[in-house]
Amino acid sequence: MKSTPASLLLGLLLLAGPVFAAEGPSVITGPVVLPPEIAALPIEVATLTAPPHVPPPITRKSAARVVINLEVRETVGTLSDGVEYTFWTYGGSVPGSFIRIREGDVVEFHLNNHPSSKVPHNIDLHAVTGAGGGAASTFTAPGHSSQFTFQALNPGLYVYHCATAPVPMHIGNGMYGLILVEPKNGLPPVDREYYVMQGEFYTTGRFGEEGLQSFDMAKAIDERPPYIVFNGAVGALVGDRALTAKVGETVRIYFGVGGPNVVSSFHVIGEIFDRVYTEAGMGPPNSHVQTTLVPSGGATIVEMKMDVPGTYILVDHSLTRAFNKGALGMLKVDGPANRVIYSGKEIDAVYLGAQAEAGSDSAKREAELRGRIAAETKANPVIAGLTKEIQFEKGKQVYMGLCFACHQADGKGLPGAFPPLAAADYMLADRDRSVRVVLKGLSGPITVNGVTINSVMPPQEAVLTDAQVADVLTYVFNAWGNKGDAFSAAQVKAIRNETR
Ligand code: HEC
Ligand SMILES: [Cu+2]
Repeated sequence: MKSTPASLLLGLLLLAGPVFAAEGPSVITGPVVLPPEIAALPIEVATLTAPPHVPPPITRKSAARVVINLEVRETVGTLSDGVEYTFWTYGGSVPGSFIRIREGDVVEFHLNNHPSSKVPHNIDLHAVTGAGGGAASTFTAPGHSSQFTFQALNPGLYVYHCATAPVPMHIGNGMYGLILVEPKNGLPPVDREYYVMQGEFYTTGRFGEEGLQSFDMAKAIDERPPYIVFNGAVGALVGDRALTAKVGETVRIYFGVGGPNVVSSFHVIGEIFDRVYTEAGMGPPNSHVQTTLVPSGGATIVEMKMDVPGTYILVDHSLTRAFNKGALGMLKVDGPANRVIYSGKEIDAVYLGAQAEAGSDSAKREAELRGRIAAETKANPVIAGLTKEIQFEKGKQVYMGLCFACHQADGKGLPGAFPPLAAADYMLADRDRSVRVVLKGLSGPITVNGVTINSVMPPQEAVLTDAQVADVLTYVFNAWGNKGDAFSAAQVKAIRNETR
């Protein structure tokens, strides 16, 4: 990712075309001539914050002309311990800078693409009324700056994201954030506000694989992300980076999902949301909510009064995402306990006393005995023989359904076309090679019983399971007068996983 070849850059530029074709070429119109009453509004430069922080509430009682300067930077950062990633960011963080404006504001938006960027970017703000949400007007090459103006007609909490092709890749590299358009009368005051976004990362390596990872388009298309995280990294909100609050305070979280694909079942373990602005809409909030569903490219606002101290865990309640892919954060609440609301562990008593212990002892003993049966069975020649016979019969079924067409039912093959398997010195000489032949196929000249054949055997690895390969080889190594041990599925598996 560090050195994007020029051809890739060109490809991206070409791909970017169709996104804007719908709107025609982006004509540069020059600054808009504002009507006098808007031109007269006070001008202010918006304060932007990096997550998990939120700019202070807006105290103005009327509209303003707000100038927003947002810089795009492509920077290498930490995705997890030892795992690096080239993030594409708005303002240097994932999610991008939090933007806070007021309903009715007229925004002069500047998108600045840092000269060190490798590709062009733009921005689609869901708070914008107008085609593309600003995307066509902000398509910006590295080292350039674009400007456009919009009026915030609708209050609410909105996602913004890059819409440059390939869009899922730009979003998948971290190009998303939130813009809050406060309603004219503001939101009710709270004690603390935080900014959290969920997004997934499609790395070439598996979860935890160290080193600089790059974006894997195939995994993105299949929607199989190794990482699903809060605020751009595993552990971005844990330990000394956890969110904090005090007992008695009300906490508001502006929560969004950048995606590009995966939705979130947002939940805080140990709390009930007192209020949820469902889908971040500004209608009356819902109350007493345990888990709220947040769509990709959507947001929510949750509020909770912290009644008792403790560490509350933020999760996507699709829980393997939280415990195996990173979608987990913490809110640490300090203050006096209230043991009526939550007592803590009151008593640790032995349940059912000695009887229960005897029960668990006997379960252990049972497992031990079952283990011994398995070991004895394996060692017992009669049982081993029967097992091999079963494999032989199962293998014969595979053979007669698949291999016989070429190697013939009697295993003698067809002279000049298909080699024999009956009494075949080539096959019998190397058991591992035979596994390889069946899994990966074989081509080129080979000599079987003194006769050279030069043909192609198709690979069967996509067709047969490890057990089926073990069975069919057990069959061919013991049919037609051949003599050999049984093959095991484990042996086949090991060879299947060989790197070629
Ligand atoms: C489409 C025809 C075809 C099918 C089906 C096929 N083979 Fe083969 N097989 C061949 C050919 C042709 C060769 C020789 C390839 C060469 O010369 O490079 C071969 C080679 C082999 C060999 C190594 C040569 C030898 O005689 O020892 C083994 C073992 C073998 N096949 C086993 C199997 C088994 C087991 C199956 C079924 C799972 C199977 N083959 C299915 C065509 C086939
Ligand atoms: Cu972009």
